[in-house]
Amino acid sequence: MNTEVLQRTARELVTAGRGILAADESHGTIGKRFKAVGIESTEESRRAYREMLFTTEGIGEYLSGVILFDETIRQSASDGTLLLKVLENQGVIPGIKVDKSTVSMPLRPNEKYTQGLDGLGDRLPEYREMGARFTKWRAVITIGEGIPSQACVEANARALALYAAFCQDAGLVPIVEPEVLIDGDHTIDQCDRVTEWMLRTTFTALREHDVDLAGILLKPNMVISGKEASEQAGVEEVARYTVECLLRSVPAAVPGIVFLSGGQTDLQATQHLNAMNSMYDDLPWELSFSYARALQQKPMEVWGGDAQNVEEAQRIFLHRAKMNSAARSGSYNQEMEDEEKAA
Ligand code: 5MM
Repeated sequence: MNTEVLQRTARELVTAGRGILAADESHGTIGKRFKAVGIESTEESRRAYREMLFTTEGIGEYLSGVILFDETIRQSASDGTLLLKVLENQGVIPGIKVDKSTVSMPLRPNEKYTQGLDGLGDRLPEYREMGARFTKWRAVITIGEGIPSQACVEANARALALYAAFCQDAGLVPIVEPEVLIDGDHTIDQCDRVTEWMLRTTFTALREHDVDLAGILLKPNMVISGKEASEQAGVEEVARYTVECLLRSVPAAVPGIVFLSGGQTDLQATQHLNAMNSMYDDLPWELSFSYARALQQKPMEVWGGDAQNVEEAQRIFLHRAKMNSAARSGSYNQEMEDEEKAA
């Protein structure tokens, strides 16, 4: 394992003003997202959609990396250039999702376990040779009546740690994604407790597996009220809860924290990241983004599967990336959004 290269790549992914686009939706997830906006999900529509995103001119100014799905890393743009090369040509680092999605925990139908460890060590060298430099694995934790269970938290944390060890061994930077879901009517305090529990358990497991913390990135949820909660925490409250929770749970050796958006609106995801970066200026890690829905929702709607809409969808995508880039330094404001509307 070349720790120096891993650490350099991890730091490069969180350079100032840039973040990560998660475009690694599996067939089921992209099918659901496409269906919601009236697009049929086929190999060709998925390819054309991702080509639209990746060929957006100037996107490398705001994006340091893109997480791909296995199908996408093998696909090409209309001119024959591999989509992965399209990203490299934009100065964007390609990464790959390597988990095999979630299944119900055995004997615990309301909880999830992420699979994909079997054969992982054999799958990684091919991705490395293709040009991927980092990977991602997502664990899913649900808050509800009597859950999460200790069994679920520990099994998922162990899997995240083993995944990270396999990746570093293969020369790839692992993004460790323990997601506590926004679904439910739980309070922000409940989210806080479960997020801290999951993070602490994950870092204990990472240490036990000798993972170099300076050569990983953490992709957590923000600490936020449940989607159906009667009382919704405000922007500054979410920012304060999230940063305080991370300060209690995430070692300073980790170079960067790249949040998922997890069902927040695109504006909320930008506002929350911006508030964290403007309220705190001496944190041990970079605070950045690795959003899927919060970057893609509007461009996907506008594109709608029609080649005639590519230019407009790209304009909207570039704008959203630019807003999140500003949020990285706490310099985002409403006027920036309004300028776009006026344009
Ligand atoms: C939580 O999902 C990740 C971040 O996306 P959001 O910003 O929309 O929350 C995302 O990278 C996710 O892991 C991928 O879309 C893959 O999901 P599936 O469900 O296909 O494994």
